[in-house]
This record gives sequence, C-alpha cells and structure tokens, in this order.
Amino acid sequence: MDLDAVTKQSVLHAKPDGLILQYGTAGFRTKAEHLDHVMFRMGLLAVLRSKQTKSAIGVMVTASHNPEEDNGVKLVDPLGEMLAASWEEHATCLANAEEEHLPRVLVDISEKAAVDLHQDAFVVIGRDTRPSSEKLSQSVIDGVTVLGGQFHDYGLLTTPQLHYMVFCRNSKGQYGKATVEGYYQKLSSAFVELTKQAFCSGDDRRTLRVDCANGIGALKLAEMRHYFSQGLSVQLFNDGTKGKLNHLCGADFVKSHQKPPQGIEMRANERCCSFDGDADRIVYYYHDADGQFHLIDGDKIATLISSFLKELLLEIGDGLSLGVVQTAYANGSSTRYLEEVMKVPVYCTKTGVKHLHHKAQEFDIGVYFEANGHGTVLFSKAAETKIKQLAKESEDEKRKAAKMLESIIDLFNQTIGDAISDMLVIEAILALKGLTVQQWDALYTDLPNRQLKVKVADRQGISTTDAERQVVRPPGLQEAINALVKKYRLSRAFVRPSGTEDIVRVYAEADSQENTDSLAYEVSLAVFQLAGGIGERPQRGF
Ligand code: G16
Repeated sequence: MDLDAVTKQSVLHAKPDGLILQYGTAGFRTKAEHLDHVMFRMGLLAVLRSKQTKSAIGVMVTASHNPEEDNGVKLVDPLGEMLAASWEEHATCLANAEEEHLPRVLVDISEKAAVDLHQDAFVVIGRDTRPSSEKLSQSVIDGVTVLGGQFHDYGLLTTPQLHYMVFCRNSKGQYGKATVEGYYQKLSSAFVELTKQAFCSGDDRRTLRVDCANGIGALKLAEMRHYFSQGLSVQLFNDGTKGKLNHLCGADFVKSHQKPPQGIEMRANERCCSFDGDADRIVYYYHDADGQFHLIDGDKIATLISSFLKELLLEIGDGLSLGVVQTAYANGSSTRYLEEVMKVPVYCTKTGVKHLHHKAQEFDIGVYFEANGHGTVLFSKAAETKIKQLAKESEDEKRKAAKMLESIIDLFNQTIGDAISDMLVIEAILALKGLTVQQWDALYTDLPNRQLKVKVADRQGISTTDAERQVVRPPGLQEAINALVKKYRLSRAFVRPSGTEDIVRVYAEADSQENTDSLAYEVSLAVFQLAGGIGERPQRGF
C-alpha cells in the first residue's frame, strides 16, 4: 500500500473539519457537497474489501429517495448483497478519520480484516442521475486507482443493475452477462417466457403508467421497454426531462403522502406505479371511478407474489419452504392475511433490505418486501436445482408449474430489490391470473396508517430494540408511546431514527384514519418533547 500516495491524493479530497457521518441504512447519505472525501475513501475501502474477498466489489453513487441536493454511496459485496456489517464499521472509521490518521486507519483495517495486500483488486462503479453524481464517482475512481485497484465505470445505472453486475462478474457469468444489455435480455426473456400463455391470444398488450421519479429508472426503462414490448407497454412519466428528482413524485412520495405523484396522467381503475430515484423500490396505485386514491404498497406486492408462488409450490408438491420477511412498517392487515389466511410464516426484521435479505436466505424461497416497496424473492441453490430438475423431468401440470418457477427465478433480481424486475414479475402474475388491479387490492384492507418525520438535535439519541418496535432510549419515551397507543382501537405505533435522513420516523396505525392521524401526531409530539426536538413543533392535521 503506497500510503504516501494516499496522503497526497487525500489532500485533494479533504474531509471537512468536524464532520462525522455514519454508514446508515444503505450507506452514507448527506448533502452532496459534504461527500467528496467519503467517496474517495470508499474507493480505498472497496479496494481493500476486493483484495480480502478476492472478488469484484461495487460502489454505487446515489442517495436514492433523498432530495436531489443530497447524495450518497452504497457498497456492494461479492454476491451482489449489501456490504457486510463488520465492514460497515470499517467504512465509518475510514470516513471519519482526520487527514493525519488516514494511513493508520487503512493499516488497521487491513490488519483487522486480514487483507492480503498483494492480491489484485477490482471495483465496479455506477451512478444515478443527480447533478453531483458524476464528479463524486470520479472521486471514487481516484480512491480506487491510488491503491492500485482496477475498475470498470458503468456510468449511469440503477442501483439494482449495479448489484447485478457485481454478482455476474463474481459468478463468472453464471448468473448472467455483466452488461446492461445482458441485464435487459435476461429479465425480458424470462418475462416473455413466463407470460407467453397469457398473451398468446393475440393483441392483448397491457399498458402500465410508470412514474420514474425523474430519475435513472426513466433512462433504463426507456432503453429496455422494446425487449418486452410484445407483452407489456409502459408509458413513462416524470422521466427527468422537466421535473426535479424525487420532487412531488416517486415511490417514497407516493407511499408516505398516500397520494398520486404530480406529473402522471391517471385514468379511473387503471394501474400506475412509481419507482424511486435509483429504481430499487416500486409501489402501485390507481384511483377508482369516484376519484378515490388506492395505494398498493410493498406489503400487498409481497402478498400477491407469495400467493402465486405458493400455488406453484403446491403444484410441484416438493415440500420447498416459503417464508415472508417484513419490517415493523408492515401493515397489520398484511401480516394477519399472510399468517392466518395464507398460512405462510412471517418474520419481522429491522428496517433496511440488508436485514431482510439475510433473513430471507433461511428459506428455500424467501420473499422479502418493505412496506415502502423495496424487496425481492430469493431462491436457495437447492430450490433452484430441484425446480430445474422438475422442469425437465416431471409431467404435465407439475412440469408446467416448475417451468414457470424457473422463469420466475430468472425474472427476479436475486441480489437486491429492483423496481424494474419487480414490475415485470407483478405484471406477469396479474396477466397470468387475469387479475385486475382492484381484485389485487381487495386481497385485504389495509389498516389506516400514517408516517411522520420529527426533527431532533441528535437522532442517535434514540435507540430501539425488538426489530425497532420498542424504544430503549431516551427514558420515558416508550412509556409515553404505550400510553398513547392504549387510547385507540387496533392501534400500534413506533419511532426510530432514520438511517438515510436526519430525522426520526414515526409510524402509527389504528382503526380509523382520524384516530391514526391523532395517534401519529401525539407520538410525534412525545418524540419532540422527550428526544430533543428542534425547529417547528409537530402540528395536527395533514
Ligand atoms: C433505503 C434502504 C431501505 C430503507 C430506506 C429507508 O432505501 O435501502 O431498506 O427502507 O432506506 O430507511 P430509513 O427509514 O432508515 O431512512 P433507499 O431506497 O433510499 O436506498
């Protein structure tokens, strides 16, 4: 390791005095102007991680659902997963080291993680469409090259595409071709194969309206749509030509405000969907003939997918296990429906796909979705082998079901939640089952729910336990929440510090929207009073 060269280069990417950042729910995130040093240092870290794992490592420059002025970085491990938890700590140490300590911290990490410094390193880089992203990805490249790492810069990519590229490279092409074209072809052929029965009757092209959050999803979907156009026609809105990224549009806006994005033309009872800024989340919605808005979030997506998979598993009858993983944000009705009606085991983890992903790996088939629309389905190696064997050897109905499962395995991005891949899976299931968006929505009725944000001086002052459903600190806050929850029927509330924004999130659900809104407001006030709220006090009314 040429530490002198690192020191010289690092001066060009100097850390602002006193700035401390944490590797949060999905990497580092803050205002773009504070991130140059973090990007350079994550380039360094990616080289060390690559040497240690003897594999390609990914670096994605994006702040996903955050406002356009923010930026961030997500590191991707060899199998396309989020960075291992032990390396998150290294990332935080490296990002916060003062200039003069940087060489020592690099040596410390190499020693602690037993990095073989003679090993080659390879880093793949992608970025979203934020104005700051190009320059910041150059800072990543500076970090990679100063430690002698090789790199491939894919330029503009969705986050899930970058995860896919990393896994393709490390699986030596077995998962797919590590090119954008390879990604389009893999997903589109699986979609066409899966839906050929549904569309074989001729001109049955279905139209879906897609709000692309003015982000990278628009560019990629525009490139990809002709690959699957025989089965699905997508109409793009908020494609980035006019509006600002994630502003009054996108999956996060639609889910948290429970209203349609600006800039989309909706028609009564026709389905629409929204991606977020880096196209790793998706939510669906429609409005009915009376103009009432209906949101179909990650929970209902998980339910649709699980019930389809369960039917196919019953057909093949091979005893493969299916489990669903959610977070505390999952609507109570969805959990009840999955457990009591569908008889599927459901587990709750902390927020962050990294947590859900690992839990889902415990099943033959693990379905994981956050209510915000971030999720995918994982198939174990054993399940995949079994399904492929049945698709070749068994007869008739069993074979047909196994072949469908085979296509579904290819259609899901098994490295991470992926809005494009999820959209194609959902469209395929709706087409195959002949389901309208209303029928899908009617699977169960969501309990009214509300999410709010509270600003506090130091959100790290709040700590939680029990998959973030209980507050441990500050003292008295959980007791206050318990007392408020008791006032309402079918009620539940929790608070947790966000790992992507400088706020505390509040979630509430209850028997009516009015009660839910009151509960959410009262809990916000308790957070404001007991956890050091700053700025404007929470207000009633939404
Ligand atoms: C990221 C994570 C998600 C998480 C979301 C919000 O999404 O990947 O798993 O649900 O942040 O996290 P928090 O509540 O901690 O702010 P994205 O789409 O922004 O990368």
